[in-house]
Amino acid sequence: MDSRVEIRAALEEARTATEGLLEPVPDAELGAHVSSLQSPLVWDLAHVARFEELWLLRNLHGHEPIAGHEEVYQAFRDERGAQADLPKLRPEATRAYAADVRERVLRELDHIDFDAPNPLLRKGFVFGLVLQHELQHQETMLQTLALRTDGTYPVRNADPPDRAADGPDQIKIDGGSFILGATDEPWAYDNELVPHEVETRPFLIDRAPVTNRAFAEFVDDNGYGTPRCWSAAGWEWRQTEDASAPLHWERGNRGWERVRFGHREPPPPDEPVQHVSFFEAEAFARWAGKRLPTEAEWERAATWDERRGKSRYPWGREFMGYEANLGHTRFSPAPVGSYAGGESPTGCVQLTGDVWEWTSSYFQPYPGFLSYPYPEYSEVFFGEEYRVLRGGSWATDPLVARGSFRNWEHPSRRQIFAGFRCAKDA
Ligand code: AVJ
Ligand code: FE
Repeated sequence: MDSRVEIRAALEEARTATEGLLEPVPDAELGAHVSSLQSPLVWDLAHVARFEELWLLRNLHGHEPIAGHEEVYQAFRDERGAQADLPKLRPEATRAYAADVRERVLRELDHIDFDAPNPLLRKGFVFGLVLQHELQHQETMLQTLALRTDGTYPVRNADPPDRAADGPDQIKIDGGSFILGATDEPWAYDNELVPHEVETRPFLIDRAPVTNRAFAEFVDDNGYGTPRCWSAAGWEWRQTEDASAPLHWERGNRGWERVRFGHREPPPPDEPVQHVSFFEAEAFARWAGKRLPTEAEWERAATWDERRGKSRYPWGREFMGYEANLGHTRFSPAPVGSYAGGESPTGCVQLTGDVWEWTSSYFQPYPGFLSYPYPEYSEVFFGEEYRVLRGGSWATDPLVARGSFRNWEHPSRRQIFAGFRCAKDA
């Protein structure tokens, strides 16, 4: 994306999609605190516009801040915790602000010298940054929308395409070294760099994410009541939370039901389970005599071909639309085995799309990490507080869901579209 035409088109397409997500929600509800874990929807829009103003007007062109928004739309504070003290954001004013920023950005775009010695402009980096940020917040908004309970949100439900061929339950990945991290990715975040050689021992990995059917067996086998399945921290979480099934699951008259976007239905047995915490994923794995993969194992399985080396996605470098459940054309994971053409070189399916996959890894910097272009995206979150998730969900844009992308969350969080697959030493 280093031509003006492409940049303009990508920014406009993203904004149309953002507005499309908010369109079915009445203005009066855009400021609602749906959950303590989520920002009001109108805040996401304000924040996306604020981020765009900061990078594409102020930092890139030295513009003065647009008056009246500097306190309200803090880009860098703990985004969700900071909302209680925000003045009421008015949807109409927020939309006008976002449109104003965008108009100024497009005006500047016509005059940018992409060959200027500014690292922000290299291969369009700063535009990729702003674009990705908006796309990531679309997923955040979908998390909020999924938590709304009134059942009026029009859920999109694109049918999955051709099924992949069946395969074994687990796939063996040989030991050896490979390249972990982003190679040849112009908008990689700082946390995906520097690419470096990592050795993994031989391991087995589930061919597909764990399904609702499999997870229900764990629940019905009293997995939530069996301390030895849980880590100490996990058991404490399970006690405090009084968790007994994935978030949104309820016992109905004829078995489990789940409620999402305000719609109630039995969890489709063949769909990957979602809305489980890291602790639940870990407990299931122990119950099954397995473990979670490390992020290095995950990335090796997803992006490494012994003969050809690294690829962006499990199936290659481009996303044509049929290989994975990405980009919220379908507001749920798709049945396991749904995407012929999306298999990894070793035969795993749905490594990308459907559900984020919890890994056993803490969110830590790679060797040689350099914070760029701002420490509040990654650096402040490094440590043992967060676990890494990989692969992207049905709500993740294909531009974001590259194989080197690292997501992270508190191990207790369940409102995100997260599931998992298991691994095992070979
Ligand atoms: C990468 C999903 C953990 O939402 O906290 C959005 C993405 N960072 N705006 C988050 C992000 C700044 C981030 N995660
Ligand atoms: Fe943000």
